[in-house]
Amino acid sequence: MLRQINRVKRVAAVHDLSGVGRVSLTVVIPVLSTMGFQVCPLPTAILSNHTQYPSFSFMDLTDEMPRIIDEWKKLNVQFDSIYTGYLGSPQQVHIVSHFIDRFRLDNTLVVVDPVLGDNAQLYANFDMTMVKEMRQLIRKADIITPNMTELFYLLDMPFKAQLTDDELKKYLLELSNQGPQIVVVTSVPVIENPQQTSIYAYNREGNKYWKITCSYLPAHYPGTGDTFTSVLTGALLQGDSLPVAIDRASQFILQGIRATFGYEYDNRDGILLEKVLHNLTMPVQTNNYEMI
Ligand code: PXL
Repeated sequence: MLRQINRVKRVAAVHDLSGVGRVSLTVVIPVLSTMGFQVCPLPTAILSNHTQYPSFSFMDLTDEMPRIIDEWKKLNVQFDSIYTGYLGSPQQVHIVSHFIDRFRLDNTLVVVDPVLGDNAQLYANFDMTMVKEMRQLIRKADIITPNMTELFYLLDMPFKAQLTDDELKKYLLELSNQGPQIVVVTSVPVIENPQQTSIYAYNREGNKYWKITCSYLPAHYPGTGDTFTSVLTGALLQGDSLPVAIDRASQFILQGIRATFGYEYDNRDGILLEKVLHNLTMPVQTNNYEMI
């Protein structure tokens, strides 16, 4: 009994390992470890650096993943959360989908960050095959966290930067109807104030829509989506409500950007996570969320 209550929760993290550039596992592991969880990586690919640099090496781990999963089954390891992000090939969707079926327990939180692209474009390496597969994977999730670019690829609609609350609510509901109980859309521009950005969320349980608006610093850093979803996952596993978890994640991103912005710095290296990680052990001081 005590063993169940005291144990450290375990997260299976299905992402790539990129050596340089602070994305995916090099973000997911420190964030979730700091928040008190054991991260078990199921790596999808090994890269020299992320794909927003002009060149990179890439080792696809599609063939290795089923071997890792089979060994985990032999060990009878159990996960409190399965959290997927950047996949190395479209074929991996089938492997990951099967992995979820085999390891999902009644209380396992399945988080799918449908990593496909940013700034209205797909990431290098990805084409429509990956998009079509990702549309299948989100059906298995409890929570998905697309950015605006990914939202439109998942919906199979042309990208549109300016959206009203009603349009966003319609899109959130449309994606939730495909399976995920919770849909969170990040990096939504605020039409009337370019100094701000919003996050929209829908929770089918309770049928509520949430909006969190925060300041926006005019700089793009790769990996902020991974950081956001990692903090969100950790906060939910710690027992936070959805709007408080989103608040924590967005405030942490802003702290990270503020810690980085003042330096003369190559943005492709990502936010200086190491300078703000310790903030994750502190409670949030203010809440910005509203119900819409
Ligand atoms: O953060 C998304 C991401 C993850 N993994 C790799 C990437 C990117 C974005 O560029 O290239 C390899």
